[in-house]
Amino acid sequence: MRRHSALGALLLGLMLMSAGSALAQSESELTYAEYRAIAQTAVQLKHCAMFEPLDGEVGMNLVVGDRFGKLNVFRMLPGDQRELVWTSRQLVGAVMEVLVADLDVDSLDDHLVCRTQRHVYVFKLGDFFQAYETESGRYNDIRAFTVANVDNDPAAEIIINADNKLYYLDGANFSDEYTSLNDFQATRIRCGDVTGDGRNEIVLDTGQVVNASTGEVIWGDETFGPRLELLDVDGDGILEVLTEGDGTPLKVWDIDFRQEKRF
Ligand SMILES: [Ca+2]
Ligand SMILES: [Ca+2]
Ligand SMILES: [Ca+2]
Ligand SMILES: [Ca+2]
Repeated sequence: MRRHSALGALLLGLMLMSAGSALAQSESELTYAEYRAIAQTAVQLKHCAMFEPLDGEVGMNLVVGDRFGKLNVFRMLPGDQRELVWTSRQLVGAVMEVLVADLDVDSLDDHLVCRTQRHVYVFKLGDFFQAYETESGRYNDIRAFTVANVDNDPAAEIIINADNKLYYLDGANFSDEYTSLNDFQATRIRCGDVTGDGRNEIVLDTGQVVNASTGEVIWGDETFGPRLELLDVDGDGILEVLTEGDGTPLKVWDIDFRQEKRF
């Protein structure tokens, strides 16, 4: 009897240990190497994006926009475990770019925004409800887009370069708010305050810096590289424009001084 209870205690102990280790495994976080691999893909590829699970669950969500016209969201879990969280319905055209966006500007991402050649689609992050789809015939050729707040209403706008014009789409009710008079043919758009006046400019890879409120081109003397980002590198409180291309060195531009920066 005593031997049996000793064996039982041992078995119970082993079961608890294995349950404990399974629990520890399922609750463990992504390793830094795992996280970096996901982030590298999401950041480098226009067709991919990532967002944290909304309820603080383990892992990271990776959005993959495919050329067959679907968005696929995978939960990337520790130890190479993956779950397909959601696949969109068939969209019109190959997915060209995916963004995770904070449309209500509360510093928390809330929507997936993607574009095909002729359509922009918006899906809510929580339940993937489709919040918006461009009506047919609105655009013929969408080349670039981004999300930023460029006017006085509190929601962010979706800024679209299509058919050689810039368009603003309201991020709350998705109404058309603006069409540019000037022509633009960008393949990358970024938006931020690069002049330090507290108002956002739109920066295009083709080199134009545009006052987002008026549509006026405030600087266009240089052509930027096909990849560009805005970041305050020197800590002066004003965003610099960082540009590069394949085979060309990085250039950092101080738009407020209209010149290339040397550190
Ligand atoms: Ca938000
Ligand atoms: Ca706005
Ligand atoms: Ca500005
Ligand atoms: Ca700066």
